[in-house]
Amino acid sequence: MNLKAALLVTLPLLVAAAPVPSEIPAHFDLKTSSYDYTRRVVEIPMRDGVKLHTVILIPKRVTHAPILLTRTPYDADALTSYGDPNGGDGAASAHLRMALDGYDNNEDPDLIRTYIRVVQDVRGKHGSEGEYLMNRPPVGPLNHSGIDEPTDTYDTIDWLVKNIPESNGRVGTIGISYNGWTTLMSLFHPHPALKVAVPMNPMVDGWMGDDWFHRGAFRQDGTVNYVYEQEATRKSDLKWWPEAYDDYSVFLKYGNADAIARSHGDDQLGFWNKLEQHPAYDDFWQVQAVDKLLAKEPLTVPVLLVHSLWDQEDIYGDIAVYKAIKPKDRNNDMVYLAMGPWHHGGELDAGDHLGPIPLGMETGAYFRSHILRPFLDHFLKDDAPPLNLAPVTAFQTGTNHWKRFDSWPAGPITPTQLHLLPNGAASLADVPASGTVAGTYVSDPAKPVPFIPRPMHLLPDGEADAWRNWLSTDQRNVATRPDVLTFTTDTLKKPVQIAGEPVANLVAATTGTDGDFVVKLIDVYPDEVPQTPEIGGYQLMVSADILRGRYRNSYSDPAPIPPGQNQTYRFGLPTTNHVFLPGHKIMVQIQSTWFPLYDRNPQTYVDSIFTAPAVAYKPATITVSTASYVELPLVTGPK
Ligand code: PG9
Repeated sequence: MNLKAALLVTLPLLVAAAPVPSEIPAHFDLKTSSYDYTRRVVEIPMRDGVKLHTVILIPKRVTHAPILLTRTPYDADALTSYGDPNGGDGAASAHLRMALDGYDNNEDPDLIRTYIRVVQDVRGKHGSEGEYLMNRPPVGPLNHSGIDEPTDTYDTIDWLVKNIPESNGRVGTIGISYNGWTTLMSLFHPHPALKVAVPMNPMVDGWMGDDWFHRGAFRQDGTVNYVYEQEATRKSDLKWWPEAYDDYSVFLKYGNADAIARSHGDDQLGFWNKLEQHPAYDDFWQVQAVDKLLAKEPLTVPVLLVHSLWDQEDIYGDIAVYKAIKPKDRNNDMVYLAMGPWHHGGELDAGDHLGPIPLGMETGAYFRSHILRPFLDHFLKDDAPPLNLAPVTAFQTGTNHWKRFDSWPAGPITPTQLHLLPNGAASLADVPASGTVAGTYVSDPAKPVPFIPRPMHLLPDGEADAWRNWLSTDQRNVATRPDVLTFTTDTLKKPVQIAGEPVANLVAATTGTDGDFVVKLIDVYPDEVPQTPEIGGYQLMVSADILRGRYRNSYSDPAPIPPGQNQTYRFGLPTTNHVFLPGHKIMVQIQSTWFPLYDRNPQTYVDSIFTAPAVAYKPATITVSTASYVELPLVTGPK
């Protein structure tokens, strides 16, 4: 989630930095070697007089083109330049390519010439005036100013359609991650010229399962540095400093998240203090959860939600928004969902691999030319070509095919329990004797389970690939640790197809008074995979998440765990669309640390884990009962 990692969802810069003549050419056309775009930079006034820095790229020949608007905290100038003026890595090219280069490396010249691209700095960042607030809450209980991202979007669109003579008066909002969140914000009290919104991997609920926490477990590695870089300076030009090569040892040295944040001055930043003040799912989080807010809004603008099934940052938001707004889509022609085998933002990459696993096609290119482009063209272009797009287009991993559905999850689904049994067994058929022990482990906070192999060098701008691909990392790297329980089925004789959200139902006792529970649903590849030997025996997580035990009964009212007593930890895992093939096995892994991505639970109940003292961190013995299972959304009807 650090800035560079967030921006590095792109392919590398394809051309060298262009010189900067007086009329700035925004695009150097590789095919014709001529400049095809003009660039206008304007400071657009908002209703309170604050001016927002806005870059407009206009294909030279267009006279009546739709506008694609992205609002961002990530530097509109850099994102619209070949050659990052900040000396960066060319991340800008993705944004240019998305609208100007035909989504796919200049392969689609028609699209290149038919959209006006606008990128704007949100207030308080980079070239824009005003004060920056992280994920500024919409006007309401947390914001009495009368100004929010929806009003800024409205004012911007109003200015654009009145002041760009080359526009056809139709606007789409589009963006990834934070820019996906600003895209969702455009849907509140939308301007009449807003005709579509394409939120890609948006952050939606920072507590429940996107950037900051997952069901109460705090995502410290990525957040301490991100908050610092976003909030310390307007231009994000002060970077977090990592102190040592291996993040694991750095976070372990500091002990708790408050200590490492304080050591870099995060405690002087507004948003950091909010994180520390709101560890539970209180009103602060509930009133700004975008899915809950959108559920109360009328649905007037067509939306294409773009979801990455291996999104290491915002795996929760898209599906939550889909659930919130789909019921309003009475004719099934307003809310579209596209899901692919991607990391965060991977839909702009080739998408031909999931980690080392080949997918047999360029899924990113497919998305851009068969889903995104037809959707935009249909709703934004003057000639409005007919739309041949299913309400849901989802890539099915395992079989590696695109599927078209009317809704998600596509039924019929039979929730089916995958039981966790003694001796490391798992079974869809055998019902265990009640009350026996399936397995036991000691979770020692002094030796937490690394979430990726060490050394891990993510801070501040380190191994982007390791971060991007961590959800598809081979889980063999931890499977043999004594503090990781594994439960595995026999080798499958028939395919097992799942679609939707598995549910973890863990019944366990701990000797501690608090504790975290990580449940990972894994596809174990056959030992030998002839065409791709390097993935023989691979353990691929297809859905995994964490629950902080104190929130097992209520997300808003934490409570200590009674030691030695079985408790039920039941929580939904991220949506998946996967087939476990014959010859594979299904595995479940259970552990109590995922470090340092998630801060360590001291395993002794304290008021705030952010400031837990060293003495609170104690080993705990966890005993998992055979009453535990993972409920699989088994597809039992037509495939
Ligand atoms: N996932 C990043 C983010 C979104 C919203 C808030 C904070 C961080 C991002 O990549 O933009």
